[in-house]
Amino acid sequence: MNKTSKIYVAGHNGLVGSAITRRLTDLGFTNLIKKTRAELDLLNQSAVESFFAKEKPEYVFCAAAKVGGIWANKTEKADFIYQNLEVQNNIIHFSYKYGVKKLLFLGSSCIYPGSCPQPIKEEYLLTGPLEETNDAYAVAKIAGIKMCQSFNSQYGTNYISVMPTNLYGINDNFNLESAHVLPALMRKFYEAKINNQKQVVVWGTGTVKREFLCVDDMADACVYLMNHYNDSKIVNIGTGKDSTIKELALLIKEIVGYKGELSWDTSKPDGTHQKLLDVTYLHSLGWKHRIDLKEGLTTTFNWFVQNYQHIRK
Ligand code: GFB
Repeated sequence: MNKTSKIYVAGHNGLVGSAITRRLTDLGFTNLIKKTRAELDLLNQSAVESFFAKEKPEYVFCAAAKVGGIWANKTEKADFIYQNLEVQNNIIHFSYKYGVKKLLFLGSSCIYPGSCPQPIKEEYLLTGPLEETNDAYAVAKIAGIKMCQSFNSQYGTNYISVMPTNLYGINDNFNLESAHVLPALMRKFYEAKINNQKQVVVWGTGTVKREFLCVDDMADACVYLMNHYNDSKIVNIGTGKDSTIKELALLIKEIVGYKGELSWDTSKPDGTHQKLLDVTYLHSLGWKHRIDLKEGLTTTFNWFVQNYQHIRK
């Protein structure tokens, strides 16, 4: 990409898309195309075709997706599989038809088998059954990876796919039903603190482990790989470190400054036991994360407090 390349960031208002947009802007890229959902419905095939035919972007970051935490994934499987398949099919196909030079597709660490060896290497894809809570979302994302690889193989396109671990950061979704664990707990502890509640309810057993990457690091990795990576092989993006949900909860509690108790709602699902990404391949490509969990959480919490009235909740 050069600074005047025409770049379409699909999903520019979301957690990842907004971070990619910030990163590109900070680096001096001046020709970004952004379309809100009202301006371009990515589920609408003919609208997406008209958009690509008219705008002819050179580079596409495919960060538009229906995403959510464990509860949303478990209870809205039809929406997760349908919307994600539709959106990515439209973007990937019309990128090919209208000559996009390069596309980056965002997958997810939940594409890997539910109980695969840890840390998870890229080659474990499709070696076992998916985890039950997010299999619909995972199947859509696996289809996206295969779309990119198939277009590369049949039509010689340059579409790359990256698999982020659990992401967090500014512009996250803080809705308690649909959020991921980190923003949900940040909001719960903060509201418990300001409302003097004695207890915060945390879902599951707290024993399962997750790896968390700040979305600003993720955006940096995406821009780096768009500039330096040209291969169909998927790339894991993570920190290589994980923590239990209990450790995460205690860290957020400390950062928020909440003094009450935790209680565990074990009627809620734990999900997969562990999904720690092996980032050896990513490191060999010359990129490593910079923001550790405590620093990222502190920055996110400061943003959360300042923007509390306007956050997605
Ligand atoms: O982040 P999360 O919703 O999704 O939940 P996954 C991670 C763990 O945190 C689970 C526990 O064991 C939850 O039970 N948890 C504790 C909570 N308290 C809460 C809470 O208040 N809210 C939430 N949401 N969880 C998602 C997938 O899986 O990860 C997606 O469903 C996607 O497909 C995403 O891949 C990255 O990490 O289990």
